[in-house]
Amino acid sequence: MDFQSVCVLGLGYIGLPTASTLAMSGLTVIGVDVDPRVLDILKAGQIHIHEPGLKELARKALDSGNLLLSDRPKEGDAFVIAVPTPVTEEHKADLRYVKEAVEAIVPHLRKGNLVMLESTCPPRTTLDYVAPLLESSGLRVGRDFFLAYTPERALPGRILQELVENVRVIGGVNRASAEAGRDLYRYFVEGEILLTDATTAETVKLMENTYRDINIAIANEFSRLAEQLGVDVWEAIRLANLHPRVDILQPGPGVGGHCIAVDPWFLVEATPELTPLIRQAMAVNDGQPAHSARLIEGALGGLSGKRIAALGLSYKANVGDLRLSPALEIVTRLVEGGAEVHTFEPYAQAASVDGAAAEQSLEATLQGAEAIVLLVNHREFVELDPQEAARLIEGRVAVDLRGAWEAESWRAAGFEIHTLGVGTPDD
Ligand code: SAJ
Repeated sequence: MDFQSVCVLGLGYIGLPTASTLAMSGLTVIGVDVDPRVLDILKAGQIHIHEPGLKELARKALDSGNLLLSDRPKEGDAFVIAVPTPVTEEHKADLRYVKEAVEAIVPHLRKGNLVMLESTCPPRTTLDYVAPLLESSGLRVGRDFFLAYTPERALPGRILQELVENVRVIGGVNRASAEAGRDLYRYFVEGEILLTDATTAETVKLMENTYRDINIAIANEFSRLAEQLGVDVWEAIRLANLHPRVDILQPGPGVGGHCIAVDPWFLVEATPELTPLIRQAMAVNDGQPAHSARLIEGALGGLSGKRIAALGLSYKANVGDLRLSPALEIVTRLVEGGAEVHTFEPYAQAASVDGAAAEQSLEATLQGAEAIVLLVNHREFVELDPQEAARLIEGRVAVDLRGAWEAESWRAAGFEIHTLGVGTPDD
């Protein structure tokens, strides 16, 4: 199947790179977003999110004339839905944005069109939810138009490479739909494209992120028991990982972001009685921010009135995404405990937490602090010279929640260093 024009609905972390990449491969792309702010920022040559290389790519795509912006879809050969699917307070998938996007497509749907869903959804959403909504157009799915699900699997921070290079799974409501999906993604995907059915493709995505979540949970549990047993979990993991069939992930202050912290709930929602392990893993990860705050409190001998330099607010290293970031919960807990917290997030300078002071430079954050806490292992924080830190900060307490600082150099600079997952035999 050939394509000339594609509408991409949702210009976020996946939609914008996909729309820009498709436009650069020669197709006419209508990039659709319902948020006028997003469109204004793009028209001004900027982007509203932080992702390496994306601003330049989006600009190039817009300058080429192949990427057009709109607040609603238009007729085209294909529609790609890449809107968010947040999780509700009751841990259920909120399909509101998917519904709005599908309903916006219906008036423009024509015979022979392809509709691709990329938003992460509970299993069977494509078949049981999206297909009937699209059929309200009077066209029959699989016969008059094609419908397929393809999970996005690109890692934030490496989206532009992974979008192109990763293996792509495409699940159709029928074989012809999967093949139509393959023909579209072939315009830019260099990795292998594997075809399956829609529900399998949805489940594959959820299994991947759940598998990672559970593996992070076991690393976090190991870190807690290491603290109690007087073991250095980082060293223990390094040694265990020398075993040819062991690959333990890294413990940390918790799991954030809009994917791994959310997606396992979609499997729990679909099969609550069959997923006790998944729920337990999420409980372990969700407990890490409180555990981290207690570690900081212990290191400082109480929080009240203590001035703390908190480095990083985003959910992981070298990105500016704050969604569900454990660092936000930790800072909130420190503030609630009476500490005077100064935060610095170099990848999202406007980021702040109620009750904490948002600083605009590392120097201002460190000035006069009693303790320095590494919340996010951004490159510039990991490379921070402890001697330099010692010149700026008042106290000599360092807390490393990422296992990223070399304890010896911090000790040499006069600091008492506390690392998550590192117990001392006398504790
Ligand atoms: N984390 C740890 N320890 C680790 C790895 C991660 O505590 O060893 C924490 C991070 O600090 C972060 C969270 O987990 O808070 C998630 O980070 P991540 O880098 O593991 O994953 P995401 O959410 O940025 O991206 C994931 C990826 N999925 C997998 O690796 C299976 C990515 O490929 C997906 O495209 C993305 O979710 C998504 O959009 O679903």
